[in-house]
Amino acid sequence: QIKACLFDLDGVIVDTAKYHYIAWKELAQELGFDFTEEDNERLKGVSRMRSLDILLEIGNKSLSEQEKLHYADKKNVNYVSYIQKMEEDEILPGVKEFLTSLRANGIKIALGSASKNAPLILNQIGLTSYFDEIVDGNSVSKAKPDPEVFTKGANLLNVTAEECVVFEDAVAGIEAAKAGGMYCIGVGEEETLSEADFVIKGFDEMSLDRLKF
Ligand code: G16
Ligand code: MG
Repeated sequence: QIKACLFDLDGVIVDTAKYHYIAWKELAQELGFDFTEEDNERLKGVSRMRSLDILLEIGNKSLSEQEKLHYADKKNVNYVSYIQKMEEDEILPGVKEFLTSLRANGIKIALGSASKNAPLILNQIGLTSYFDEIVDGNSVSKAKPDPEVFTKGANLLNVTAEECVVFEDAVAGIEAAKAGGMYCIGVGEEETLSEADFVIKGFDEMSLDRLKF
């Protein structure tokens, strides 16, 4: 019996990956190298500091810890300037309808995101009130693929792992859900997300009866 759904944010509810990409690309240019859309795939679901490490590896640069903090912060200020302009019409198709049907049927909802900007994004797109619990980059100590972000959500909702379904678009996130003993629905391409229990292209394909596998 499914009692709760746990949602990743970036790539599942909204496409913030495009703003992360612009902000990282601008930082790479400042540091004197190029950063492609293909490189950006490696940053999905990964924490801010780990993302910077991957970016520096791509550009063959090494920085001191202090410089890293400076540039991570600079990237974030730039990224926040983009997400501050987000509006409700950026919610991905079918998401709001699915959240509404979950609530109508008494299924609990939590966010499980790596982002420290998750509260701001939910606020911008007007979805904060749909979530019973929010677990994000501010409240976890171990990043995905560690299951902490999802097990913490399940605990807060008072449900067991077996009673949860996780929605994820990133390989690290699917690994986290599976490590936590949860059923995981991938959102995206079948080839990349083969570790998920099943994959949907988007929430237009999702309905309540698909939860009762
Ligand atoms: C998101 C993104 C990642 C990003 C991370 C941290 O995670 O997928 O690309 O690096 O959050 O974001 P911030 O710099 O805003 O703290 P998720 O778990 O929502 O997909
Ligand atoms: Mg994601």
